[in-house]
Amino acid sequence: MVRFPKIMKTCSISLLGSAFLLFGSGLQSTEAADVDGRWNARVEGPRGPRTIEFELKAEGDKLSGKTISRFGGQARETEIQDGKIDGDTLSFVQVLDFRGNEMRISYTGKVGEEGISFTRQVGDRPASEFQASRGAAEPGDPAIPRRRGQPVEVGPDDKPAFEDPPAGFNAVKDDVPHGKLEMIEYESKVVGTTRKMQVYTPPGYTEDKKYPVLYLLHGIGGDEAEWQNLARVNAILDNLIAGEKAVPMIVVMPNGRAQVDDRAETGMSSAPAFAKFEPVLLDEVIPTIDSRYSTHSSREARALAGLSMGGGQTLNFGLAHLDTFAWVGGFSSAPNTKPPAELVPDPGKAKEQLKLLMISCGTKDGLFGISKGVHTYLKEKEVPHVWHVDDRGHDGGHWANALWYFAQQIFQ
Ligand code: FER
Repeated sequence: MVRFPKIMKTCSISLLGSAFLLFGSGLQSTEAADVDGRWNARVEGPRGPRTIEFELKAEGDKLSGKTISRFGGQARETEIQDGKIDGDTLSFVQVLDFRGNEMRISYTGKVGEEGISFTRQVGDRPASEFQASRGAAEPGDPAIPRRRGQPVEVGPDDKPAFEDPPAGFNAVKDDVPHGKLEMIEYESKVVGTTRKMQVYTPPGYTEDKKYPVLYLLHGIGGDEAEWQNLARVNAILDNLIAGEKAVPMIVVMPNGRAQVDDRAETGMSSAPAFAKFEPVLLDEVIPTIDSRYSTHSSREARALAGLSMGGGQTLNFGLAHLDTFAWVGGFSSAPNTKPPAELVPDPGKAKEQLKLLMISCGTKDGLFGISKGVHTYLKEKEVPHVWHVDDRGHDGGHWANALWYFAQQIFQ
């Protein structure tokens, strides 16, 4: 489109709060649509559906204001940035902090009779569309978490599979033997870089014995250090092993973002790299561990578990490679989780080969519907599994508890 210089009539700005634009020499004028005031909409957010309100104010071709996001009974206000309005078209950016990472959400809108038709884009993910209506949102609690358009409710099945761990379960204690944490490197042909993983070896680790291995995968906001930072994995294992509740095992925490820049700060834009991690895990991480540590390399001596994006990876990769893993745990699994019928296309085989399948999520987690969908399918197909539901959100407390339980079940 050819753009002509805009000439603004200052009187119209002060009198009407909107700008008249003159296009070329035709003296055609376009008045900026009246958007001032409050708007509300329901959108799919990173943790499920949420209500967003927009408080907008146009001054000339500039748009200012704020977004108010409601979720879990909380409201979060963010000043909009780079706001512009031109006739009936507007645009602005909302900058959010997502688990410590900056997430930019771009909005473009067209003002019509029905309200504002918005297109919303997060990073390079596909854009979504929604309609905003005039006025404030209804007060009260926001959306019930749902996924793929299906409302999800908390039912009688959705309850804890185990009691909360005892106090101090992940505290470093002086009176128990300590394992060792080390950060190791390996060459990845798939990614083309030297990559890191953190490895826990149990107290008294010796080449004279062979150990089973648990692989733990992190979430979108994390890296090879996340599990340790959130859950204090070494303390959980030290304490369980000392109490003979878990068998001595090696725990491997790789970086699950298979791209050159694998830092946590890459945030949502790195989602596709989580899918590319499958051959890195199978062909590089596991062989590296089996060659450098004294491991049992049978499927019965290999477990895979993960949180959120890592939970999705765990279910996607683990259930597709039952010849490699016999123990699988997806905690608060993210939207990267394949649909249940793709995860478990052959329920009979899964039933026969899996030693443990654990699915867990908190009811305050906007991603609850994903885990619940997997549980519902597994139940229908009679695939034995542990379905653990607590009243937590998408948080480290849920993951530490889930690991504490999972670590006691595996390799026994
Ligand atoms: C999303 C919501 C959450 C998503 C990923 C996540 C790729 C991951 C969250 C996490 O790992 O904590 O829409 O899309």
